[in-house]
Amino acid sequence: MPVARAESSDSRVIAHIDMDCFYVQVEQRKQPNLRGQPTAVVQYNSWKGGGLIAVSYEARRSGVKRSMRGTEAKQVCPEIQLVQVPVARGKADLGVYRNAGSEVVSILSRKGRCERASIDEVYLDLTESAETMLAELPLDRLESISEEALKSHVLGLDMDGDNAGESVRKWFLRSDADHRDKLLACGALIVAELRLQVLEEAEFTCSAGIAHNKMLAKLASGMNKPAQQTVVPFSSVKKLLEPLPIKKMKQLGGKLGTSLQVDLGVNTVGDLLHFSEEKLQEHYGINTGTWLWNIARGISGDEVESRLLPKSHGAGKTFPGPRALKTSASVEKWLNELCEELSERLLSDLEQNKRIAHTLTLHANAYKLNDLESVNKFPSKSCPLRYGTAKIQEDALNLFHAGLREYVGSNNIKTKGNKCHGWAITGLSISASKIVAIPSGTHSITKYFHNQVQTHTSEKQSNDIFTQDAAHLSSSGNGSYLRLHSMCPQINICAEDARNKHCMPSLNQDEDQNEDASFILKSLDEQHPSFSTVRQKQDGVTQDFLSLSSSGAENGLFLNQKGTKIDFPGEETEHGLKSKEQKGKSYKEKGTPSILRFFGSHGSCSFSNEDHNKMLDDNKASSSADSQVTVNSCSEVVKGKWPQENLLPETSTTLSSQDELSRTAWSYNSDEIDPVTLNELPIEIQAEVRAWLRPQKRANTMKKGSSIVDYFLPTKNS
Ligand code: DCP
Repeated sequence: MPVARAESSDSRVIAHIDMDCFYVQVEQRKQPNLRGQPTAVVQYNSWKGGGLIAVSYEARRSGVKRSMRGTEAKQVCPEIQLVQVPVARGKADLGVYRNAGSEVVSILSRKGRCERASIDEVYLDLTESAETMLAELPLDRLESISEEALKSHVLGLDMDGDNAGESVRKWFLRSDADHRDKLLACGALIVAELRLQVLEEAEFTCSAGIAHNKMLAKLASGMNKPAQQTVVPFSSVKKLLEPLPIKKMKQLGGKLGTSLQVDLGVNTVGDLLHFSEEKLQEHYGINTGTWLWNIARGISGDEVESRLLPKSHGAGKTFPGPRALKTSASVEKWLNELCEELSERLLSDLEQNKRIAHTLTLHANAYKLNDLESVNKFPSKSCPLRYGTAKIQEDALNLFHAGLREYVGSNNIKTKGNKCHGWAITGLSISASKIVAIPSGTHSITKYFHNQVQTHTSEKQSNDIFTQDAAHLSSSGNGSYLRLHSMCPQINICAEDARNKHCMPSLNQDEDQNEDASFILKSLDEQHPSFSTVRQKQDGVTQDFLSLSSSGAENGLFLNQKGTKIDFPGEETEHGLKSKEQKGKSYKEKGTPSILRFFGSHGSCSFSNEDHNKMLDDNKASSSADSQVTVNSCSEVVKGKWPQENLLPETSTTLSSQDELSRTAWSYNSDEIDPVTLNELPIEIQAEVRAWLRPQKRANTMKKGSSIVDYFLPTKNS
């Protein structure tokens, strides 16, 4: 039975923009003498020179690959410059890359809806800008086209060798062009301009794909790298997709792709075209069948989400080989480090973007000692997130112990004395998700949180009850924790108990986030008398703040604890992203410099198998085993809207380390995990999380009716 499909008459203009060898460029910006040099960024872990995680195009031309270690890269390319990822707390510190990514996002988001898909890639929906451009200035009347736009690769266009630019110009100016092609041409002009702005203002080159949907745009952006852009006209979709190996399509790299190969003999996307929608539905169910039928034809209804900020934050580290953690004390030590980093990032998100996270999740990788083949995965655990480093550390440790108990039970692990627990941990990560904006009236609270963390150490040492209570002023349980706290005196016992690490996080999952404002202030009053005064003052200024907001002059004023108005930091861009100081030079004033020239001496890259494979590979993992590796490719995997059965395994609440006080099922939605965060987790953990998140069945989001369908397969049910 056919189900609704995506519109094939898709005339959206979608761009996928991917920074070229991103970490290398960030390092080159710090050390300009590295520009044009064969360069690679290596992991923190100097074993064999460290694993390469980013390789410059100059080094790639000498045969250096991301899977290599530093020593091997030196053999292949003796002049290679190896730069180590910055280190903090004994692990990779990706802050500089994250910030650089935000800087670029703030530039790219100028022309349309922008979705930050990973640390170095974004999707843009440029439909509106393209329509406006076309309406204001028909392309055939365009007097000049920028040099950068003329360097576009247009799939299916006969590019006449030396005169490629001329062919592209004619393609842009065709008066008889299909409306969709005209829109894509406008999209290409806009993207060329944006890429130049990124180069001028942030000193990064990037590559782009411009097409009618996200899937095609993403495929195209990797086709001509670095510093180039590729347009996929509607008429070239079939040619682009047909030869692609089926396993290289997003979300077909795993079991489903294997089943297509083994059960249906489908090895390329072209092979898939021979199956009717009904046949595919028979094999894979209605939704997956229709989804397969659609993607074979380049149809995808995925929308570009408006998202400039990450949906979650994560910190992780791997402990390969002899560094595996075999005692609770060593796990606690590292969890504390990771939680400290997470807590700092949560605080800065709160301060800069006025957002709070609600869910804390722990992932780990483990094996049974003397049994590397042990099959049971270490179960991930989640609980409501409480702000304050000590609370996060405490909850994370409890989550770990809850997971460990299950792991030990399911693997039948016997403890052999005090020193040997029979298990080893090879990866730990902790993430905060379900991040929501706090109501504007509560902005002043950010200062409060900030102060708590800045003074965390001394407060912790002094065991000040105020600090303990302050930690309860978190977003735990979307406010319910605090309401509970303010309503139930026993919550104070919990606060006391927290010092002894027996505190239970809130179990209540009230979804009403708007109550955050009231519960925070209410709890402040009830937990610490000195805050009554603060609150009154805050209320006054809250009103000021709101009136400023409504008059369109939201300067981000907030109160410090004395009730004094001060400037709110971190509002440098209209989207709240921290942006590098703008250089203030319009790229137009400088003409249209060649991005390729800027990039160095490389030639134009054709669509090599290697690049092709790389861009399509769902798992871009390097084989290096070290702390913090990042990949892009899982972004699509977790972005889909999947049915409930695809929730992560049900997780239990944190348990007291001594008593099993209670165990409550607490489901965790895959949508809450941000691809950006997944990318920042250790690769071994990414693979595990991706496996959980991989959809069994695809949500039925497609709409019926499709001219693309007619175009490609006049009789759709062949
Ligand atoms: N990264 C990482 N670990 C990996 C893969 C990538 O830490 N296994 C980091 C380093 C990369 C950045 O993520 O610079 C972006 O990854 P990409 O896959 O987009 O690769 P690059 O940007 O390095 O190169 P390309 O120009 O091919 O996109």
